[in-house]
Amino acid sequence: MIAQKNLERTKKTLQKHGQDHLLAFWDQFTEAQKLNLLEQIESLDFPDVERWITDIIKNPDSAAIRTDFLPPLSYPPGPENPEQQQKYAKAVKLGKELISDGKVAAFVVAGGQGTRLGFDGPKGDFPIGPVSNRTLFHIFADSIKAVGEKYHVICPWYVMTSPLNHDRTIEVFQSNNFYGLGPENVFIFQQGTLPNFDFGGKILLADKAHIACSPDGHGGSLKALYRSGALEDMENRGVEFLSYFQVDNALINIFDPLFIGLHALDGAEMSSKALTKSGPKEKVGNFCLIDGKINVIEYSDLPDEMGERRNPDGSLVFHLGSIAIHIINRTFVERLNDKNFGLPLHKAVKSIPHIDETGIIVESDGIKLESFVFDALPLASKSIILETLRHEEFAPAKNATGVDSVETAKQMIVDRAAGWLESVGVTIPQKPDGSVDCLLEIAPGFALDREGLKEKLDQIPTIAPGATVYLS
Ligand code: UD2
Repeated sequence: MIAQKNLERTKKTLQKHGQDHLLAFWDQFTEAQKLNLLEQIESLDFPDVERWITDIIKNPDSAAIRTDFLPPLSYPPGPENPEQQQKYAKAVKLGKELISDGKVAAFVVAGGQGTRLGFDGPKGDFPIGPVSNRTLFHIFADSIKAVGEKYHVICPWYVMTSPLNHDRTIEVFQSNNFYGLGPENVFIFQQGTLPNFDFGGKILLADKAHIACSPDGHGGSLKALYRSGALEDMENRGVEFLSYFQVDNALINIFDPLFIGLHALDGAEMSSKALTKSGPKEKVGNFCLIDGKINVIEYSDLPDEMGERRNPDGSLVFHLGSIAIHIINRTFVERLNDKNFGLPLHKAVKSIPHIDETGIIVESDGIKLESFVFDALPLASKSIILETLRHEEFAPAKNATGVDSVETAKQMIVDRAAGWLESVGVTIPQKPDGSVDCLLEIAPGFALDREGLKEKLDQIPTIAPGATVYLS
């Protein structure tokens, strides 16, 4: 039985904050539905909600950013002078030690909806291997396993889902026997959600008894790691660094000794990989220095004038694009949570199914709120950027066709394999236009990098024009 007192209190709160429509269908509910809706309402922090409405939802300038920022310094993909050569060698050595000592874990954020891909399932279950047809999750797992075998260590894998895909993701891992990693080494946990709003700041109802909610953005991962017990699990295992990546990057190099080593040598708390943007409008975040701190400004928030600004040699001033690859210290995430931190929320106008005041389901534009993990960068005591090469590490499968699509990601897997093979002396057939004339894929268990390929030269067949080859 719902205590009348509780109901009265909730009604008063809702009235005070202009959200009393949430109880509009109260009289039609069963006791269980009533209890459930009250729980949903009580879980909202109304002072926060008020702040979001005033500062973000009703504020047309909420995305306005300062423009007094500078381009940050970064490490180039390879050493450019003897001093850097020494530092890179030291970093690689340290990175390898940290991996072998079990101090590094993989962390993929996979809570997004993947609407653009048009795939009805967790994005990680999308088949991307151009020859193996293996899924993104499978390829990541193969890498994690191969690194474990190479360094004689168990590398745990933290996988963040959302209520949109959590159960399906668990099913996918279970039905694939956790890709041979052992269920005890894969920690799957859910991120939080935030309510959806109309443009006037009213919280939307998904149906008569449920508030419309959506995942709280990948920035929610920093709280979810704590809430879920993942941080504690890391501590128990002696893990100190999380290698953070997105579920759609088919070329991710999860355990990169150079990146891990430079981050650790410099005593950084959260670091990033970057690449030179293909142009001012590429849909990646932009690295900037604000008050001496590294920040990422999302492409949609960067004023055109800043995005287009060029150096005398014609290159972009803000040329470093964020590809959502980070090393994050466990203790940094712990520290943030101890201080009950909050990352800024960004608003996105999206089509949201909800019910109208008569109880009928409609779909119209509304506001979703999200936090971004890169907004934690300025909170780190130290942060470094390592530039990387697009063809080596960034092949996002976001769309079904066109730019950043399944097609381009598959081709990039083939091209990277061809590049590695050529670099160790294997002849790759080419079409008259110079493109690769075969279908190639290298399983992480066969080789994780060029170095690894050198040890397998005797197992590599001659590759004929038009051939299909899976080196596994
Ligand atoms: C992201 C970055 C962009 C660039 C690009 C590279 C943002 C805002 N932008 O753009 O700067 O680095 O990636 O590919 O991040 N996710 C969750 N929970 C959520 C929302 C997203 O886990 O609530 C995951 C999602 O599953 C995916 C990743 O975060 O792995 C990125 O999400 P996205 O595809 O919406 O990001 P995108 O392409 O706008």
